[in-house]
Amino acid sequence: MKDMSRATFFKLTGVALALTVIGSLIMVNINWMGLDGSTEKGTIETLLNVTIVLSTFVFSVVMTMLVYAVWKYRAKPGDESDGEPIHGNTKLEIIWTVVPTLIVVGLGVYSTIALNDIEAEAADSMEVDVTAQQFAWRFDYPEQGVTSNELHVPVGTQLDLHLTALDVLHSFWVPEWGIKRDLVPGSDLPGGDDIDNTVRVTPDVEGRYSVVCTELCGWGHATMRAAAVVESPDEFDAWAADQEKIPKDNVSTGAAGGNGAGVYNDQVTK
Ligand SMILES: [Cu+2]
Repeated sequence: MKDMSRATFFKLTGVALALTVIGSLIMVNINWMGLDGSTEKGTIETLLNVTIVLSTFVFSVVMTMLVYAVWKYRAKPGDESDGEPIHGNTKLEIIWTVVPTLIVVGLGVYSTIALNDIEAEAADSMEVDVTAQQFAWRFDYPEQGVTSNELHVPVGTQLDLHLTALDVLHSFWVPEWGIKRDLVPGSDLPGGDDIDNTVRVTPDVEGRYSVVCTELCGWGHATMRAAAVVESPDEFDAWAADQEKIPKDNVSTGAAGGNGAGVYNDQVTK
């Protein structure tokens, strides 16, 4: 750096900026997150794109300096001598401390704002209790008194999903909705369900999607999927009216284990 001329510095800066622009254009135009199926998805994608641009900037600066240093300061053939002892460069060190700090703090503030935005509770949100166990999903609708192995929801309604795991960690994900949240088993007793994680999402495109478990949870993990059906409010009401009502004396539905017995009643009366 010490013996770098101003012209070289500006040239390298130009190369790094050009790489940033080209890299960002390519990366941002790749559709990383698939189709849009919720009102939150756009906010999440914008945050992802901003993060991609900033990461591309850091990557471009580092790669430009690395390639330049390897090319410019390589040892001549036969040169076995030690490198010059260098004290350092205070100005450079301040820059490479301050710039990344600003980037990280800025991203942190921006992420918090985005998260608060997508997690704000709507007045008319609909509660669905989501229960996961190896290797199945169950959806209980306290307001409708319905239980199902498919997640049916009316389009445009904010879902207030309460997530509970009965055995091991699972994770709730509908790719098109953008959100993802872990389900955490809560007590050391079998079937403990005292950790209630929540996530909110507003599906806004009708269709049939998949709830995917995205936390490796055992041999059947890959098969741990359930249908997520986003339909018109009328269709949803008709579906709910058609479902089996939650019985008073319950047994857990769903897959192997049977850990859910007893827990089920808890959820109904909660
Ligand atoms: Cu899983």
